[in-house]
Amino acid sequence: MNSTMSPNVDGVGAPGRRTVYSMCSMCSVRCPIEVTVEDGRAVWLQGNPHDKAIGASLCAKGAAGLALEYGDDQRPQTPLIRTGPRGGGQWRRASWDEALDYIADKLRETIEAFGPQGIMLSDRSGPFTDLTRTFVKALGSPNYITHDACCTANAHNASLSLFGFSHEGLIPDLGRVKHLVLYGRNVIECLAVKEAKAFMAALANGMRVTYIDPRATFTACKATRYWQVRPNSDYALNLAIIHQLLRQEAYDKDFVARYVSGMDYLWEAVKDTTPEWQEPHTGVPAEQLRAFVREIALDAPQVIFNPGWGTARHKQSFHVSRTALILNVLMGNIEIPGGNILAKPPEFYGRKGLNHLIDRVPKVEVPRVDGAGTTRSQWDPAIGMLHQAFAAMETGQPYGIGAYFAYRHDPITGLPDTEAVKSALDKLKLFVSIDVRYSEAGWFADVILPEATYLERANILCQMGGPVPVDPSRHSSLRDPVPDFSMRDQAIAPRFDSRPAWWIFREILRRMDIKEVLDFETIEELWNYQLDGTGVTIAEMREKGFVRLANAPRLIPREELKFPTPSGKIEIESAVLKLAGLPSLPPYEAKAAPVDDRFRLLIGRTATLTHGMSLNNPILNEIAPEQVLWIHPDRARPLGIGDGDTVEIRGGGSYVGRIKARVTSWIHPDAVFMLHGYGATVPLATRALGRGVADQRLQDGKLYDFDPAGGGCALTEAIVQIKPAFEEGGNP
Ligand SMILES: Nc1nc2c(c(=O)[nH]1)N[C@H]1C(S)=C(S)[C@@H](COP(=O)(O)OP(=O)(O)OC[C@H]3O[C@@H](n4cnc5c(=O)[nH]c(N)nc54)[C@H](O)[C@@H]3O)O[C@H]1N2
Ligand SMILES: Nc1nc2c(c(=O)[nH]1)N[C@H]1C(S)=C(S)[C@@H](COP(=O)(O)OP(=O)(O)OC[C@H]3O[C@@H](n4cnc5c(=O)[nH]c(N)nc54)[C@H](O)[C@@H]3O)O[C@H]1N2
Ligand code: SF4
Ligand SMILES: [Mo]
Repeated sequence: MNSTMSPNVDGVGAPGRRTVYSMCSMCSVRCPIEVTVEDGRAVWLQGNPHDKAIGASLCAKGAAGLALEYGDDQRPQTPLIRTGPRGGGQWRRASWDEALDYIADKLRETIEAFGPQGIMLSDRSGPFTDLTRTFVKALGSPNYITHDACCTANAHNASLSLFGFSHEGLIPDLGRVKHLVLYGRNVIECLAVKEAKAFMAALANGMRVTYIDPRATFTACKATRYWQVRPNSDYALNLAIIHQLLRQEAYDKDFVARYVSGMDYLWEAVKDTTPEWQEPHTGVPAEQLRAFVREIALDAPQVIFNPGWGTARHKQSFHVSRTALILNVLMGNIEIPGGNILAKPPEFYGRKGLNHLIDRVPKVEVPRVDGAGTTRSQWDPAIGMLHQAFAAMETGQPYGIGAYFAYRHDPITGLPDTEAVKSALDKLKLFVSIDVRYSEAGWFADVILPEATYLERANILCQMGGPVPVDPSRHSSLRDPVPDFSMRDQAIAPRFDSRPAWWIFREILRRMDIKEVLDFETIEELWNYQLDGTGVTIAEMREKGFVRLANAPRLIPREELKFPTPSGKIEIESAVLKLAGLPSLPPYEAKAAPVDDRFRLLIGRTATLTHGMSLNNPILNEIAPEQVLWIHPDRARPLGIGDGDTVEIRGGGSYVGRIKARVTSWIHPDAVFMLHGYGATVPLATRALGRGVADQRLQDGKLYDFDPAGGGCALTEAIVQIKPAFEEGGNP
């Protein structure tokens, strides 16, 4: 095939009505979908009814997929090469050959100056990263990095230090759980469709929910108990819950004796963290905490503590997640009905997993630029640590980075302190954004490569259920414990001159004379490589969009459990943390409450938007065109701020945002809250442009301020100042 030809599947544009089973991409959950195509045009999207857990359901964002496809022509339609200064918005259209040749030349320059390790790629992680990891490794670089530094890195690394596997290896059996404890895990609004449905069904079945959040979300409204904790204080709460459980001996002694090491260390760490001790830190009355512990002791072992995502954004959030996971262990809920079921690989069910592309590439010996797994032995090298790669771009230490691919990732929206992010990016020889729209990062890039949308392309096959050996970060905490193979199939022809990722990466490698790694002419050829020896065919995959590798989950007998830690036990005192010189259970660090016009800035997501990527979508923009700032009446009143007033908000830098106040006691007085994903600056994103405030531009100094144990950026340590805005005006 000529390199500039579009690799469409035959018959994609054919007349008549067809049903295609595929995968949504309107957020990173990647729900299974059914696409109805008429005469080559996608006319209807719904959940894939072959998957009973989702049925025909989609969320609002998923349902707005057709508006991305047909309603939003403000997306890059050909490759673009920058002609003016970075971020200046001057571009020239280029053919694919031209753009790819340009990239290859710059890669050669980078290799000459920095070695192959000077090339890096970050992506949105998830089930398709075999492709991106392979691309980077084939170029000779160890620097594949996920977006997780601001997402779930703390929870992920906390789980590794305790169990030896990611928290994604624990799959909550929501259908049978009696009590679910959520730390800012807003399952109703920050949703994965299957999980939200299972959660609602479990509630209807009598599941109790304790919801802990400085802000009352919709999930709080569904809960049986809501604790409006002081921001960033959950670690103190957990230490007190553990204290109380140990004192009452209300934990699973058999499980602990068999599988857990470090109980003495735990006792020592919590000996003084009484319910009374935590009260001034968290605001939770000691008596309520005692009542909670009595309740969970009765519901045990079917009590699950979710290790969270949203709590994972301050300097001790690693320990919030880790103590939440320890609480699961104390409940003895591992691998029991109604507990946390362990995700199992295909081999457990006597099946062979997909063949990995990455096995076609030799090992890269150079150490990672971010220190993950080496100088920071507590950070998982499989996800890396993005901010440390930015530090290397900025400083050239431990070595320089010259070329950076952001694939399905917007590091300008998705990292704090935009000025610091741009300063690092501006040191690059080459910055490429591979996206389906003009992202903030794309606008700052040297080359934009338009990927075909999820309806217009096929991806490599992936495993959605079971454990995820090389793809630890997944945004659905309700996956099937049974492994499956899933597919994103092409439904329609690309509307513009765009290409699928596998083709783009293949073409770059070919230009670098690395031909054999992705040497596939068609996606079917690539799929056949993945499926070889598995007993599954492409035709079977296309029948329903997925093939399950077992009929039902099977539990490992209690006496046969093994944990992949250095000691083989669940390590409360972790060997990995010890090696890194870090305490496994440090003392809680209380922070002073901000006063006067100063507040802790909390951020989050809403059900109808995905981060910064969907505000320009015509339908979703109509639903949530505006952001508001939640502020407590006791703090708003002295500042002269009333409900609905416009206020000015500033971080440590020169950026000033304007936003309407929502004065409500459903937010803790120490904090203000707003949604992430607003404040776009790309002129071509006309529906999003100038709408709302960008939290990342208020989080000054937070790019290089992180939780030392988990590595996650300390987003919710950011302090902002608020005052009434007396003159009307838009955001810069
Ligand atoms: N300041 C601050 N930073 C944050 C957060 C915050 O709240 N505040 N949240 C953090 C969290 S939890 C996360 S998960 C990250 C999210 O940050 P990102 O990982 O950047 O996530 P998204 O915005 O979901 O998607 C990134 C890009 O993928 C593009 N995209 C969508 N579909 C496709 C596709 O099919 N192909 C290609 N090639 N591109 C596609 C979108 O257009 C978008 O530009 O940000 C983190 N960073
Ligand atoms: N609709 C939609 N769904 C999504 C996404 C999306 O963009 N849109 N993104 C997906 C992604 S990438 C992620 S990471 C998840 C995030 O899912 P969640 O973590 O569930 O949600 P967030 O909105 O990021 O943050 C949740 C809450 O944390 C609270 N919080 C802040 N500080 C603290 C604290 O110290 N303690 C406690 N207990 N709570 C605190 C905030 O008030 C907020 O309500 O959602 C996923 N689902
Ligand atoms: S949660 Fe919604 S947007 Fe995300 S993949 Fe599922 S349907 Fe699509
Ligand atoms: Mo996330």
